[in-house]
Amino acid sequence: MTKEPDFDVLVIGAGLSGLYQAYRLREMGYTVLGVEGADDIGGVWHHNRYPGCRIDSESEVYGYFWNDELMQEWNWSERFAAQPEVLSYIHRAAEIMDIRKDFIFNAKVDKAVFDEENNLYTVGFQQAWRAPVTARFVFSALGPLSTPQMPNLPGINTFKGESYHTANWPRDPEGFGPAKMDFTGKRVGVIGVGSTGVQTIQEMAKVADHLTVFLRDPNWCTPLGNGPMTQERMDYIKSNYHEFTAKCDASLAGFPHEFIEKNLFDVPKEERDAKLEELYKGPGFSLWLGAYQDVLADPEANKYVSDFVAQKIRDRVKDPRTAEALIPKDHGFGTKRIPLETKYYEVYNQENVSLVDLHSTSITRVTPQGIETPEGLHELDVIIYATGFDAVKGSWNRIDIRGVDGVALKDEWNNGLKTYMGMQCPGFPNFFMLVGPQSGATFCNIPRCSAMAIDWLSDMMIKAKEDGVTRIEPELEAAESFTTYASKLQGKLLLGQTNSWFTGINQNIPGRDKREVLLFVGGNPRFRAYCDDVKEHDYKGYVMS
Ligand code: N01
Repeated sequence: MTKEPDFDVLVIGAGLSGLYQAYRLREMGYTVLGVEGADDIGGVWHHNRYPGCRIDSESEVYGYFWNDELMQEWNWSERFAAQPEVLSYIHRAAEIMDIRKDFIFNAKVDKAVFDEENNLYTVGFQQAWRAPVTARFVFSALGPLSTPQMPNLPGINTFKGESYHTANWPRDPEGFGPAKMDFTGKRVGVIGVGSTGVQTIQEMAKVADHLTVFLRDPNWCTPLGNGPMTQERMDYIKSNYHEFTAKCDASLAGFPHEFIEKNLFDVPKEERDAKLEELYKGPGFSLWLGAYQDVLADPEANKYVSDFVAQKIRDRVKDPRTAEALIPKDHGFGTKRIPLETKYYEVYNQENVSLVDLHSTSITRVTPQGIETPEGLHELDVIIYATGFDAVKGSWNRIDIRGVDGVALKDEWNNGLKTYMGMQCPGFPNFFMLVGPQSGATFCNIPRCSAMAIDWLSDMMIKAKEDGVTRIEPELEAAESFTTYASKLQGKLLLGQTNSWFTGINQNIPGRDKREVLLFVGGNPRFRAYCDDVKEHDYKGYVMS
């Protein structure tokens, strides 16, 4: 006798993607249970409430475009919205979808085991008081950057002051933002200078008595170009959303920037320098994703832009030694994620800010009083760890996911990641990933690109419902072929030859020292074309029964 599951679908995660996926499935008549480890919705926007946290996408392209009511009602207050506003937007979206009622909270999944006889998963929770739940299909919307990673520093737990990881920032119990905290008069240390560290440092430098930045590999940062959003512009946006979405859909990573269809050295020097100046001053990722088409692929063109940005850093940082420490030497411009900044480099001209260059010294340990280097102790009242995440695979690896014959997903991935369009892995029927490894949505403006993946999967689930399908699984050859394609595309870009979370490198996690194909960097249009082709050919590469 076959066992019927408790639910047709279990959606894990109440972030932007999980909420929308749960809504789509519920609306098409599936019985859905959403489960969220935290006590509320919002995913990364719920947890990352560190000072200065804001989006690096233009506000108008960060949204649920499918929901006309929301897009017409919502007014962004800044060109690049801050975290509390983004979280409040998600709350409003959830209200419109009436989706909160379909979720349970404080339900952190730690196990999902496939039952082959009955084609369902049994899902267990960290909370001992929660009974396991069964579901035919599991949609995991865990987030590629949602497992915070602390550094491996001796004595880290001995520190007597306050310490925080940016992705677990204390919350305002009443509102959408951070808890009210006062850093005035305090000596603050920040470790990490990725997108998060840069945003945090800019804010801490305004309030801390003294700020010490512990810098290992600097990044190429460019100006954000933030400012208030005028009502006039908001009105224009509302009447022309299609213009913005079309631009995003045509671009590499879902942002409103397109590469110039010329190679850098084919353009006269005066003209190209003027263009780089213009792009440097432009909003958001103008210089990263809107410069000459060969900058991210050709080492010489890339060096030209790197030299251009290096000069900007020298112009902005008064002390030449500090400026040199802030210029990346290990990677070229745009081969790692570009942090966007607002007066970040000027922070290092302030009397109350000092830089510890971890290329000329090292952290020996954290002590009860601060951070120690061979030169002495940096006494601190607060340590902020802006040290990033166990990126992309991390949130899936934390769950014991078992497929056919009890094989663990983690073990499969240790033998080499293989996915079909980043949505499923062979041997794990009925288990779907949203914004996971090798998904086109992960190297992208996530709300825009994850909606595309969710809509695609939803179409497949409509068909599954019509056909009475109880098992969906990609063929091994299809996954191998897609992964080879993703690997070849990554090989064409310089970022594929650079160590960063894009390529799976993390110095804080043992064994994560070999580059892998974690992302689909071929771009949004290519990814969409691949998915459309699969669908048009009756979901080729899938076995549905
Ligand atoms: O994390 P990261 P992040 N000693 O991994 C340093 C997204 N995001 O949270 O490079 C000293 O980029 C590490 O140094 P190194 C965005 O996609 C989006 O900043 O390993 N330093 C690095 O400087 C982004 O890419 C937004 O040498 C140590 C830093 O910690 C992604 O999240 C805002 C160290 C980690 O940088 C991740 O960004 C913010 C050690 N032991 C983030 N260990 C928005 O747009 C680590 N580091 C909304």
